[in-house]
Amino acid sequence: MLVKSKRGWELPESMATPEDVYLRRREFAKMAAAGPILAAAASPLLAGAASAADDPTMDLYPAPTSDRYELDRQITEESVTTTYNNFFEFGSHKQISKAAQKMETRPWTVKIDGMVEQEMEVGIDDLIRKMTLEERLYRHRCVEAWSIAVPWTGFPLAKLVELAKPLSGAKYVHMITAMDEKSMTGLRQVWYPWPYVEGLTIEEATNEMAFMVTGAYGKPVLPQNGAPLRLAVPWKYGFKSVKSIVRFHFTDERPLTFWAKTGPAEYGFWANVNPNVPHPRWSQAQERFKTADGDIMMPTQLYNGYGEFVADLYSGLEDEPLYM
Ligand SMILES: Nc1nc2c(c(=O)[nH]1)N[C@H]1C(S)=C(S)[C@@H](COP(=O)(O)O)O[C@H]1N2
Ligand SMILES: [Mo]
Repeated sequence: MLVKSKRGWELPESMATPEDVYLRRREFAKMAAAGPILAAAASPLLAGAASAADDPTMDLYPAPTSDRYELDRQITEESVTTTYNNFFEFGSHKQISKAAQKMETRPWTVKIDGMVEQEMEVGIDDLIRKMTLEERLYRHRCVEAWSIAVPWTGFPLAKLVELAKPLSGAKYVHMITAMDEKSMTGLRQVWYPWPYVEGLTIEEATNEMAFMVTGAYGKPVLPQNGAPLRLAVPWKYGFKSVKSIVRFHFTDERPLTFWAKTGPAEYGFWANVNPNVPHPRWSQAQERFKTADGDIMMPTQLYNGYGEFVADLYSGLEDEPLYM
């Protein structure tokens, strides 16, 4: 397909540099402007592409790429990132992408509450339009030892914290996923502690790397990847990057997260990536980097390679279980 061959992140042989991706993305922007049919043809999932084309924020894409966060590997093809997923609300296996198309991502209201100057509810499109979108190329390392690299679009979580105006006593922000009983058949797995809850300290949430994702691959993010709003904290194991968020709750209490409740001996609050601290059931030394041509084994890096941005957050916390 013509459009497909124009997109840098779909060329597995290329080690993408930011300039490379940026130039190719501009070509794609021109193609996308030529008509919605061409744009839809570029996606492996027509249903998802249709919903992305209908998205009320479509005009904000593609957003300019930040050159601050460089990749040391190719970008994982969109066809992989959008079809190999963890989203337990749709089932506890990787093939949930089709089922996730049934989730209605509009209207979508985000609640900001708890220890804030003024609690508020804001529609997702109003929220996104208050922000300046940018594209960032981030690695993603799942605790299960697979990884991908994704061109996310979004805005710094720090900007949402600024909007929320937390009180000085607030120490954590909890982030909570929607519970749409109609589409999320995985919620019937009653042994899991729904809803999916994650959280960060305020220091982590205001670190420049903590990113709110609204888009991926130059258009609104698809349901299976956490539309319309998900977190990306790439120095932590993937389960911290909570999807389809409906509530930000500011508090002085550390969250009891979905995975900490499910497996307290295996999954903690901090969950920073560390190749030298094995999971109780497997090594974290290496990862299977996913591409359309198969998995590539790679060494895992401390903080997933993002130590220069985030290591300072943890000085003085050496007694905490930072790596589980
Ligand atoms: N609400 C919710 N968020 C979630 C999950 C989930 O099951 N439910 N899975 C997490 C895990 S374990 C990973 S690795 C990533 C996967 O994101 P991706 O499917 O977009 O690659 O989402 C995270 N966020
Ligand atoms: Mo994960």
